Amino acid sequence: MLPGLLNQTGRVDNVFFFIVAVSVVILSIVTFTMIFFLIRFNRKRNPVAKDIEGSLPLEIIWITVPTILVMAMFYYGWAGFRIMRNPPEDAMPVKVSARMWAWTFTYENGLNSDELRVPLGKPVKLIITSEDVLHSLFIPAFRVKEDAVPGMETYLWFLPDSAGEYDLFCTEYCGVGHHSMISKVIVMPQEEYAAWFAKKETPVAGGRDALKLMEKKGCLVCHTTDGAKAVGPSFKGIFGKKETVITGGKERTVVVDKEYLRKSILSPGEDVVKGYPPVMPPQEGLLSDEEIEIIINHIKGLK
Ligand SMILES: [Cu+2]
Repeated sequence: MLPGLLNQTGRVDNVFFFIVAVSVVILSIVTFTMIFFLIRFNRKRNPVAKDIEGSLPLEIIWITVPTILVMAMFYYGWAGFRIMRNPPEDAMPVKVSARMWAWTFTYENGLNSDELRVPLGKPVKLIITSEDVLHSLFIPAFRVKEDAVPGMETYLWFLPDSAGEYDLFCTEYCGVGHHSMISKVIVMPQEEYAAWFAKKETPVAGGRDALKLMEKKGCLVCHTTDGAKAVGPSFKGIFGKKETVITGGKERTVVVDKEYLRKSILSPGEDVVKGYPPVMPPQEGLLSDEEIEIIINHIKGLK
């Protein structure tokens, strides 16, 4: 735990409840006064209109009280915001990369994963960027949210103070696959985390199950396995097929083999299948050789 600091969740909730409470009190006063005036100054009771002069004490009250309340809201919001923008020095850095439509988390030792794993009770600083369009990272359980902007690094930090799994997702509409940018924050006891971190080797996503792997890596957002046309060509029956591709603006024909698939995964912009938009981000560094092998073998079998 951080000495002297209430955790982020508690701080954000306190400001939120303070604002809600003040709003409820003001709403009640306004509503009550409105109803009271309706009855008290009803035309039946007051057939002749009266000219009511202003009241200095009342005016002083309705200027000072709301000013104090609004300044208090500002103060609590600002004090919390300052802490949110200043990560503790010992915060564990994790690089986050957003792309259409998946997240990649890279740890200090080069390990990467598509779920965010963090040790319990240690502050975490996420350094966020995007490889393509604007995304936004949101972890509701820890009350943090920050935009992912291409060509720029943004950050947020939080203190994972209870073990478990929490939702993490993209909260900025980023295209047809936006819904699949949902992942998890896994808060692990420190020893368990240390053991996972020490492995250094990124385990194959989905435990060698090709479909799970392709789902985790976001492939299936744009490619189907049943022959249906989507953002990209379907995987079904593609292996061994002759395809017309656009290479450097010129059309040519290629036979889809292992080499072509590998190249299309690592640098998809080079030979784009005719009739499809050149939108796939390069997967260089995001998939291991073993994972590429598993995917290609699976595609091969989709006759
Ligand atoms: Cu997104």
